[in-house]
Amino acid sequence: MKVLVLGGDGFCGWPCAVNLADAGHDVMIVDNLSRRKIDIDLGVESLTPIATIGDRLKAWEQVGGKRIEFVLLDIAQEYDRLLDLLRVEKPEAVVHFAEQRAAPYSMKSSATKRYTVDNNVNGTHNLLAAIVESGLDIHIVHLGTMGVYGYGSHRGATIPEGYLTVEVPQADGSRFTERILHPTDPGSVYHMTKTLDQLLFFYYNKNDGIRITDLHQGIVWGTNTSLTEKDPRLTNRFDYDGDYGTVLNRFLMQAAIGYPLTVHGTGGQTRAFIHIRDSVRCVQLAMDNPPTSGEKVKIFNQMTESHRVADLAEKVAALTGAQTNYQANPRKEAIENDLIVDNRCFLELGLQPTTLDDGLLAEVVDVARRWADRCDRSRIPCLSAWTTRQAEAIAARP
Ligand code: NAD
Ligand code: USQ
Repeated sequence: MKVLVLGGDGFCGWPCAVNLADAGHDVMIVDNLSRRKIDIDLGVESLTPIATIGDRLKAWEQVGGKRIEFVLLDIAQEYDRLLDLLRVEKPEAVVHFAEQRAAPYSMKSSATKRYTVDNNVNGTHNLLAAIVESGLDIHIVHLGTMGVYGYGSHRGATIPEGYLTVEVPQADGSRFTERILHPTDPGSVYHMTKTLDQLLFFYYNKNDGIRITDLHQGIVWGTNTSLTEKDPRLTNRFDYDGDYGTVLNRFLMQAAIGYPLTVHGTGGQTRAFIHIRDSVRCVQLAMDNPPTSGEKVKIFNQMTESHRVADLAEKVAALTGAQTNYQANPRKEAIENDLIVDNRCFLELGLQPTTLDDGLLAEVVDVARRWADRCDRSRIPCLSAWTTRQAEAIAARP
């Protein structure tokens, strides 16, 4: 199958692209390399040394992988080129990773807020409009986020896979039931763009019958898959800095260099997690099980386990002897929240989750300790404040 992987040079996209090529698909990565440029702008680097996209592709061919093509293209700004590409390549599926994905980066300034909205919403909309204009029947597999549901109190309710069945009371006392998109409750400008994506998908699916699978993914941890381990030039990126590093990978790296684990607030925030290997597998399962013609947007909760941030810190500390530093939270978020998630769709399709207990130690030893000397400690603190109130609290940190 011909597959375009938009954002295929990124953390989730790169291992996904090689996995799809390994499975025999004709893969073309489309990326504007904006993530690498943001690293340069921020003055940070992936903890793991990552090869250029050219060297990655060469290495993949040299280890015997099926050739992957690459096109440098900004999906948010270059609509005509995107449309031409679809017309020429006629892909059967497009996997869409190409968005600005860091919540703290999206909250740094009005410039990064505007960039995140322009990039993410335009990119997704351009893809949808181009598919309609091309007249092709293309299945979109989009990487969304668990954060669309929000991290307020769900009052103990299980979060369904995208849709909620509600009862609507009528004035005459009767009721009807309806299956609606689960209400959204974004916690950052980044997460808000994902809720807007959801509406775009709803509309284009209803109006134009575009077949879409939206993967509501949790926080991805880990670094490599068995394929990206085949050659050092295939190594995946590992973000640890205060803007792009995500909580569990940050804790693993902090433990490896003897930096007290940076728990925000009380650490009562519960979040959903998935290992990069499982993320890659889920995308393949979604591609292999597309919606049928006329089917509503398929929504899968792409996560395997939920944990409180404080419990994660405790787990990492028990494994490594790390200290924990509870610090003023730069984010405006609930002090604690419940999170019970229905993730049966992928389990029923055969996903066998990698658990934290299976993988944490290997990640500390193989990646975080191995590359510890590449870490710039000054880039560890999270300094992007959601409001001036949080900025003042950070400034008052001891
Ligand atoms: P990433 O920043 O590493 O990768 C995104 C890639 O998209 C980069 O290579 C970037 O250059 C490219 N890109 C961005 N805007 C583009 C544009 N306009 N045109 C072309 N290319 C563009 O991020 P990631 O961690 O790989 O995340 C990929 C997707 O998965 C994102 O949509 C993100 O929201 C989602 N997601 C990620 C996580 C996570 O923990 N990393 C969790 C849930 C969901
Ligand atoms: N946190 C800490 N200490 C840190 C870093 C984070 O306590 O050093 C806390 C945050 O305050 C937050 C939680 O950990 O409560 C998660 O933060 P995160 O940066 O790991 O994850 P988040 O901002 O939610 O974003 C990440 C990805 C994003 C994806 C999302 C999935 O960057 O692309 O959409 O995870 S989800 O969280 O399910 O919405």
